[in-house]
Amino acid sequence: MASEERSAKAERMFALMDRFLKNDPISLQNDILDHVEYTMARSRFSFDDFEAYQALSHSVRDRLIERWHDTQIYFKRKDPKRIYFLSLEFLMGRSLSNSVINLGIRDQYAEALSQLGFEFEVLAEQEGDAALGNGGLARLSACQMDSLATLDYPAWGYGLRYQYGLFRQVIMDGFQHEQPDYWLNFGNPWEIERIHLTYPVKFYGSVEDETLNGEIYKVWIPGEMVEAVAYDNLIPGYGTRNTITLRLWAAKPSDQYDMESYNTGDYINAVVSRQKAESISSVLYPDDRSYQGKELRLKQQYFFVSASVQDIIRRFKDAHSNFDEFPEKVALQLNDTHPSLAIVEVMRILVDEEHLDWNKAWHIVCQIFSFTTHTVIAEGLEKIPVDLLGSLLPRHLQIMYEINFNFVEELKKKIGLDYNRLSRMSIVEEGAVKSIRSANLSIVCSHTVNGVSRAHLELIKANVFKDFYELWPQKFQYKTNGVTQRRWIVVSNPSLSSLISKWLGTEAWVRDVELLTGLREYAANPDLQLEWKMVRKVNKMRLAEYIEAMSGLKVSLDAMFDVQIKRIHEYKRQLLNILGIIHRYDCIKNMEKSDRRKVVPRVCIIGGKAAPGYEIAKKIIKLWHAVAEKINNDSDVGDLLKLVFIPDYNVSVAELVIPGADLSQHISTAGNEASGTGSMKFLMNGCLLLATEDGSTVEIIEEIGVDNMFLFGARVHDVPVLREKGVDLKVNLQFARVVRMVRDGYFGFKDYFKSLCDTVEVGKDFYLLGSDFGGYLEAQAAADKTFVDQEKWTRMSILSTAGSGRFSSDRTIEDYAKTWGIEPCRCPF
Ligand code: T68
Repeated sequence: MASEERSAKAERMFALMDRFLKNDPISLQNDILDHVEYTMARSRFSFDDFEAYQALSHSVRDRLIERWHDTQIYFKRKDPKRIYFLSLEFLMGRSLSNSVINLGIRDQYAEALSQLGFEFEVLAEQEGDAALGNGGLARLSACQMDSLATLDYPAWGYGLRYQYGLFRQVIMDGFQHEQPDYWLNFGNPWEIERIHLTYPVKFYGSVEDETLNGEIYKVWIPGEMVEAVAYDNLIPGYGTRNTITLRLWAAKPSDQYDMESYNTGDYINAVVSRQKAESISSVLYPDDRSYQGKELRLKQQYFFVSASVQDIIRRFKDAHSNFDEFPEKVALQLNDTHPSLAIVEVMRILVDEEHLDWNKAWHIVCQIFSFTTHTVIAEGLEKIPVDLLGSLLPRHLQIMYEINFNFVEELKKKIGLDYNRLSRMSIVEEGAVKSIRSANLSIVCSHTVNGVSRAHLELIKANVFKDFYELWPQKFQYKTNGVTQRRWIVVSNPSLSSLISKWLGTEAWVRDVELLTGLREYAANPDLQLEWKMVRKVNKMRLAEYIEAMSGLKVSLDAMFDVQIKRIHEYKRQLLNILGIIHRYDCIKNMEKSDRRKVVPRVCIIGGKAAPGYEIAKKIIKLWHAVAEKINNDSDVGDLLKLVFIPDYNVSVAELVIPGADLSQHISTAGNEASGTGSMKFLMNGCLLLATEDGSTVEIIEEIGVDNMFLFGARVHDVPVLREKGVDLKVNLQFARVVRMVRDGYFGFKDYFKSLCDTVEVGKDFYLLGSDFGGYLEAQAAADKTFVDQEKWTRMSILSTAGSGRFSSDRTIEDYAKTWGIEPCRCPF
């Protein structure tokens, strides 16, 4: 085609395309109906709520795509340093409401839909959750993506597109059962399949030497190859045109690779083995604290890392030819150790494929990675058996050995021949099962190691990473976690959001959350208090309706809604909560009838999933149900105490529950929760916290003051002493009594609960339920007393929201941006 002809065509195309979609109600209605007809292939005159939701989502997606294209073109033109956020888990939840709020067109859509006879809220309820993660770590990634987009950072998220997300929890007879979450069943309007954006990913095989221009290079001859296909999820910023990419990889069979088997005539087996490729991205591992060193897990890790690194290097090479510039253009963030193979993959590509000298490649690698750990305990650290690694990724094992050899040699120069310390710090663990310590690899190769709260940093400096801290103190930092106020106030609590804007006289706090401190001066203002209470009551009503619809249980709105929602773990101490409830029940039963009037009524709500193989956690769920069965049916108790279990707790359930809570519990044994982010969401919503001094709670106290929450329990430095000492059950009669009630079968299932009771026996009570029990009851009593004084409670509630600004993921991301060395790049269109 002649160049003139080409430019005429381009001009014609631009003339046709150079307009943005309009957001007035008529245009929105037309767009929605077009999608009903042309995308969903339904009649404009007959479609149900789900089809309406799908059409609506597609029309929102069109608007996201416009901004996304503009942003990507702008980034390409400006070529800033980019941050690549690698995480094996993202808990995105629903996209619709969040997208229209960030795009600033929520009200326009609501109006357009109501004219068509639909309610926005009802359609939003049609959306399922994207649950590609377990818990805190995964939801943190999602919050951070929102902040990266809002703050205009040139960022990409990379992860895996699991076909099965976190299992669905079904409760039958009080027991947890797991069911698959095939979340893609009805299609996913929020992703864009990029069928041409694929990379080959290799596994197994052998390593050979190859001579090129007199130099010897290593060549990896793979034994298996699969294709990684990109699925882009668009993340819009709030109050900006910037829309960034969360790129998730799915595994597909490789066309290039299998030809041999076809040629040998084994057609059926060749097709079947192609199917196996897809299993790599099929299922999310449902454990949130343990590492099992399984082959499929390792394959997942490498698959996602390899595709991401190839994509990153391809993007770099599009604009640059010299790898010296790589650290000026690329920063890589490792979300825990799960993506740590990225370090070795970058080394491999630079040395084996780009033919850089080892030292030069190493110098580059050391400038680009930063690493965040989310765990506090040594057992939580990932180890990869060397045998497994050597078979799956033979070249990577060689590279790890070489990195380790160089590191240990350098270390010897610094610390001498202290063999114990050398062996503790080595990347390779020589034990019964020789393994790679992913955390050591990540620390050695990263310029920064981040904890997720100040207390967490202190813990890792003193314990798990002590040796490394002493070697490189300057590497160790903390970036206290945060959550996005867009999802956790604006989307989930619109009436509180409007109230805040009204009293602050601005909506600017949605981007600049420090402005929330402005609420402090009105905390005692009776008008604000009245409106604040009204908003909270309406949210409680919504939650009560949900509880009734789900369980048939009617709860009183005058009761205190006391909530603990999070993964079920011994260290998070849901058992302490249950034992406290049994004590409360016991007190009510033993009270004079006339005294019962003085009891502050409670609705105790709990929700969370137990890892499928975690027996004790599953017993805790069953115990909750057994206790609930007894108490909820006891006519002596009535509305004074009701127990609710919220099944299948996930992000969208949290959006409903958190705004309706009066009190929330964050009661882990001190020294066990790296940060905790649930507390921050409750805080933003004006819910009072009942908490131990663990993780980020220490910093929350600094912001809102110890008098505005209910604090109890052992502190970190008390824990070892108390473990040693144990609790004297004769002294702690109350604790002994409630445990005995469970043991003796007061709630049934005597044999089944035996092992659960054993975990808190004297001498075995690792999580210190016994020694913290007295303090816990006192804190609960203080909460009761305050609840009676509604003026005081409401003031504390307002002060909680007012002090929550520091726990925004916007602040966390600003902290990270300094470490990554990146600047905002705001799309001007
Ligand atoms: C959590 N960790 C921390 N891990 O427990 C929590 N682990 O204190 C912290 O607030 C949060 O991270 C964010 O920093 C996790 O959620 C996992 O989910 C996980 C998943 C796979 C393997 C290991």
